[in-house]
Amino acid sequence: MKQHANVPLNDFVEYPQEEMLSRATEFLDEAKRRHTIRSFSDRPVPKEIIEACIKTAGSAPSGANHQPWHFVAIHSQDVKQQIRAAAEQQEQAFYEGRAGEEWLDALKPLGTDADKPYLEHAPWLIAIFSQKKGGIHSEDKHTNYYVHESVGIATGFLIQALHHAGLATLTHTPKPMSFLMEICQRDKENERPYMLLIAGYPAEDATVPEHALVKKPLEEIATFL
Ligand code: IYR
Repeated sequence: MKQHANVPLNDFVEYPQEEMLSRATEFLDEAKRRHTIRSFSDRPVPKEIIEACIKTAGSAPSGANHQPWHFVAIHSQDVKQQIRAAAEQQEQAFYEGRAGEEWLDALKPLGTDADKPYLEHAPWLIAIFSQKKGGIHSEDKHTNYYVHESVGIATGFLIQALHHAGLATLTHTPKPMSFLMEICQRDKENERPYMLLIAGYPAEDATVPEHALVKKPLEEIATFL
């Protein structure tokens, strides 16, 4: 077999140009309704929805298509409690000084603190791990490339898939996150915790910090040459 066997691209869909623009702006409108929230309802969310969203994340491009990620979707109340206890312990040290003054000042408009009840109340926590070694087959032990970029893209896909499905999320990065390795029973040699995503319905009184609604205008984020 050729090392670079190809198949025809037969699932590309071409839209008329007016439709492309309306699709792009409709997607933008939907994306603008995505907000990071910190107050979740405990309403259950079926596992199948989470599975489909993780499959979307798994469709992301990655260095050499090695797919250097693993998603641990946590529904178990016992595991959620362990994560909350460990995360709050780290966050207490963070907010009590480890963060430093500049970081704490940057967080003031968000109103965050060490209390993380949503880690126990939200129906799903998704711990995302990056892998240093792997390959196209899970058992491979090749070097992975562009690991951070790849896992970042997959995480973006996951956030957008969850939002599209009708769920709210929070990207949470307790620092350090190494406790996730033990709690999720991951391979310490090869993996690093990348992010913890909280997913569920928003609580009825959920709010969004005004600070988070300020998005830079196109002129500031893009240059057309
Ligand atoms: N991990 C902490 C602090 C925190 C840091 C950043 I940068 C944020 O954008 C938000 C929070 C916490 O979750 O409270």
